[in-house]
Amino acid sequence: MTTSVGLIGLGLMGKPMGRNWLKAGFPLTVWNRTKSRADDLIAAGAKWGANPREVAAGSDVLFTIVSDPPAVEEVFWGANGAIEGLRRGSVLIDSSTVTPGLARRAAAACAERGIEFLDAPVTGGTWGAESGELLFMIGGKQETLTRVMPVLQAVGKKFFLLGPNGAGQTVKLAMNMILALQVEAFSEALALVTGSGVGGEKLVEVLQSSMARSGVLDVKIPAILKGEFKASFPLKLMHKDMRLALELAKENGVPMPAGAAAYQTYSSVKDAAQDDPDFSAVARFWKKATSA
Ligand code: NA7
Repeated sequence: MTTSVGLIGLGLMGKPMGRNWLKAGFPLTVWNRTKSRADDLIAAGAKWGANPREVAAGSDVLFTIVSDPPAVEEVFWGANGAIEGLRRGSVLIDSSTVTPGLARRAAAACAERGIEFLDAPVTGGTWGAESGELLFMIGGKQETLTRVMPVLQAVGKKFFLLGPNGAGQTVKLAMNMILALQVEAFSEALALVTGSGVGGEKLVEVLQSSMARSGVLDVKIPAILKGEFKASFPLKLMHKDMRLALELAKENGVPMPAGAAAYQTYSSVKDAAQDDPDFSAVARFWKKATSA
């Protein structure tokens, strides 16, 4: 029997994932707060569900990928929420980046109804979502993961089971804090170098051959050097992830002074932005600060 897939959230990440499930032949039902965003998936063969509960009721595996904790609360427990619609024996997978606490609360609500839950935030950006090569950071049971693996394989390439529910979100928040700090560090160093009369590409050339090389250099830095900040990973979402990481740190008594300082910079850039830029727009802040 073919596994029926439900998808709630057709933003930058969700929509290309939906396209890949259709391509792989999974029957797909979708819902998005703004219905027009579903038009092309419906034209490609997806069914529209009237609300999250209806999508859930028709799905063996339901994915959610929405902005933030309030959005997840809304689609799980709001009017016509997904959790009340899910059938016993189905699996709910939340790929939004939220808190480990919310993941554990959702897992408990699911367990009461005989539903399995995985927190499974992703990384890889819009490129990874489009090419079906996302990396999943997963919290939950191995047996549940094994069951849903064929569905995951249509949208992802690497799958890390990191511990019980909440572990996926914990590692995702830690990872994004590292990405934010790397871009922040590079942006400050770029301003230092260019402000001292050396071209930014010279810095990159050396970094690429040194211990300071990283994926960020390959993916983000070429655009930063060109002054292009079209959102692949929107600043507003990185800002949210940094806030959630700092909240988690506080909850667990873990000091994160560099993260807290970088959060202030990202906050200023977000407040000043007239557009909806990529998180690498933090480089604009340091360029401006040094040329002022
Ligand atoms: P986007 O492109 O900003 O899309 C966000 C999605 O979340 C989009 O479908 C929104 O619906 C939906 N959303 C936001 N708030 C709500 C509420 N309150 N109720 C229902 N749906 C909502 O984000 P990405 O796709 O890049 O990222 C999604 C997640 O993955 C996020 O946690 C990232 O950090 C990682 P809309 O179309 O605006 O009506």
